[in-house]
Amino acid sequence: MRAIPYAVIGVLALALAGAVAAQGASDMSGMSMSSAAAAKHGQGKGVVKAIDTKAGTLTIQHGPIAAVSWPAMTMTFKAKPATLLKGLKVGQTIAFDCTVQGMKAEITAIRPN
Ligand SMILES: [Cu+2]
Repeated sequence: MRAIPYAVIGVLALALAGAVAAQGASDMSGMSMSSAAAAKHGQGKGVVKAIDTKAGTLTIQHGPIAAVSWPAMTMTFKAKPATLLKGLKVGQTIAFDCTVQGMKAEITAIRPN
């Protein structure tokens, strides 16, 4: 019965590859954030640089956000809900609320500024 051990190794290799891929997907380079599990809430102002309605994300060049210990940077947020992206235009200046949990950053409100 030599086939069984090989099958087990194959499954383990797939599981490991999946775990590595999942970690890579949430990586945000250039960010200094704690990995604490508690969600932090902040408010920022910035300029819309890109909008991806398919992915439900927007890229903002934002100023410092003290509440989440961020310096000014350009980054991509998930919009929650994605309908927040409706009517937004690249180049528009906005104020926004964001929730940060570990490596996850979501925008929960957008106001014209
Ligand atoms: Cu940022």
